[in-house]
Amino acid sequence: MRIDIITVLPELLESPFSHSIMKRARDKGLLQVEVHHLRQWAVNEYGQVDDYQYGGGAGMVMMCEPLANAIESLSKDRKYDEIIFMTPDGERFNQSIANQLSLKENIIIICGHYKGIDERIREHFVTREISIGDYVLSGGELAAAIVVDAIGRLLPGVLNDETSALMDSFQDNLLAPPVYTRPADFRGWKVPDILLSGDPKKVDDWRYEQSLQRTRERRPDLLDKHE
Ligand code: 6GU
Repeated sequence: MRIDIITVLPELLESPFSHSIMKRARDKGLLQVEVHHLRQWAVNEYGQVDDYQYGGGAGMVMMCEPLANAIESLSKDRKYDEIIFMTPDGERFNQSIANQLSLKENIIIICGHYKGIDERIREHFVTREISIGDYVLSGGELAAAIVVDAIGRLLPGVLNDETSALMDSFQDNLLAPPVYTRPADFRGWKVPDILLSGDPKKVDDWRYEQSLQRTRERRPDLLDKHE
């Protein structure tokens, strides 16, 4: 899978994909992330990519021309399945959207900045608009990093243990059960006996019960969606 990110702050996106699981995904060739500086499609020699908004009001708007040129230039080399705009007024991101996007071949992600982008880009190029939650960030870059991370770890072969993505919280609309590691007794705080029993069926049942209980207590809204 290939993800092209268009941004005015490429520096913000260097580290998130250069470590741990995202690094492994890229090293293995399972995920290609290319970060593009919008300035290379600036309208003049000053690197201008934004302008005052029509109708007045504070805040700059990202201009049509650089974004259209960026998208069209990238689209010459491959066909994109989705052109995503990161914006607080988009559809709220969740595991289901991550699953859908992980099945795509090529994606462009546009990071919004300033007041946002000219509406005509949204109308004529953008196929999907995503928010990561009900709060405002200073730009779409960190949100894009979250979306790419959530997608990347779902790609076949990225996680060591293929089943572990299936066991995640939210994958079946249940929160994950508690986990423990050695020692079995830390300061008198004991690991539940069942986990030491060596009986995989009992362990599975216990984990499922714990997941249900945890979801009931913390996220009862998820239980309606759990089949
Ligand atoms: Cl995608 N962008 C910005 N700027 N703020 C957000 C967001 C995105 N999602 C939640 N808040």
